[in-house]
Amino acid sequence: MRMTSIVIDHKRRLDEEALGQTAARLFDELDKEGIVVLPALVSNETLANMQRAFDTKLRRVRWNNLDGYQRTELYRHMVEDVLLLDQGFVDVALHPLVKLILDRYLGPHYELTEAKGWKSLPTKRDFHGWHGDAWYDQNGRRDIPREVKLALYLTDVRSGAFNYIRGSHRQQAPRYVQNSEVADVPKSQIAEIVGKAGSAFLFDTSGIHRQGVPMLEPRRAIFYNYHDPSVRLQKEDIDYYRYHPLILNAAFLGSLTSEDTRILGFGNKQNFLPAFDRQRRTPVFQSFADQTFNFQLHFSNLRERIAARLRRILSR
Ligand SMILES: O=C(O)CCC(=O)C(=O)O
Repeated sequence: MRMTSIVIDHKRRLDEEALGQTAARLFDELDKEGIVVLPALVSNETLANMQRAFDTKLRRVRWNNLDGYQRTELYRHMVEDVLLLDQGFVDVALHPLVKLILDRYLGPHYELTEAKGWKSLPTKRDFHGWHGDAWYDQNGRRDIPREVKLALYLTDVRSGAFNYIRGSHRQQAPRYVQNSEVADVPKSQIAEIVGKAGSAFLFDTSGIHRQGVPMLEPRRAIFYNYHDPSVRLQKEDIDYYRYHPLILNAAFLGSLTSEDTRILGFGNKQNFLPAFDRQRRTPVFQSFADQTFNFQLHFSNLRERIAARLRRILSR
């Protein structure tokens, strides 16, 4: 019995050592290049569950009591709050290898501040061009606070892959970048992350990146965003309530460590906006849809009452 537990302890130590060495190697690459491809984070079975849950959200636009995707632009269907969908989404966000790398790259105060995904539709349009992710209030700020995204493909990606200019991170405050500004960047410096479903990578979001063009087939991917939540956000993200505290599913939170609860932002109200009401973009259309639906409810109610009255008359 004692012999068995010594063997298990020894194996655990070796596993931890190997994980630590892998994390150190991947951290070095992230630090140098701004992007690093990770080894597989999920089993085929977990991936299949995640794909199925994500696909279900893509069946229709979210409306009334039907959950679904959100649509604010032409070429993407957005699935917000993926941590609600399946255990796999939570486990990926808190994967030991990811945490070891982020601990070193972001320091001890980072949290997962967003977990969403999208289906990109086929197009030849360069609608999501080169940029660094603007997220913090840049007024009066010289330094570039660190932010890392973890991406995971849910479909095989052969076109429209994520593109990243290696070594472009931490050079300038994040902003949109014109194609002409990167025209001289040699192709060899651009990482184009094609890969099978399940491929995962980390990138520093201050580096110049984009969704590749053309996108020849639909692509499904999720993006987790990690940064220090005490950094002041840019106004447009506050107005949109973009980095709201995570919305979680109690069913998937059964085996968290205290570090995990910190990363998920348990009890942190810093970026909670009480009674938040998002500005409506299409108020006229929305009120037309509300009234049409209201009319339909009244109409079916009237039909039921007439049918009941007729049944009563005919049964006399
Ligand atoms: O969808 C992509 O490949 C690009 C993602 C991106 O630009 C971002 O997450 O900031």
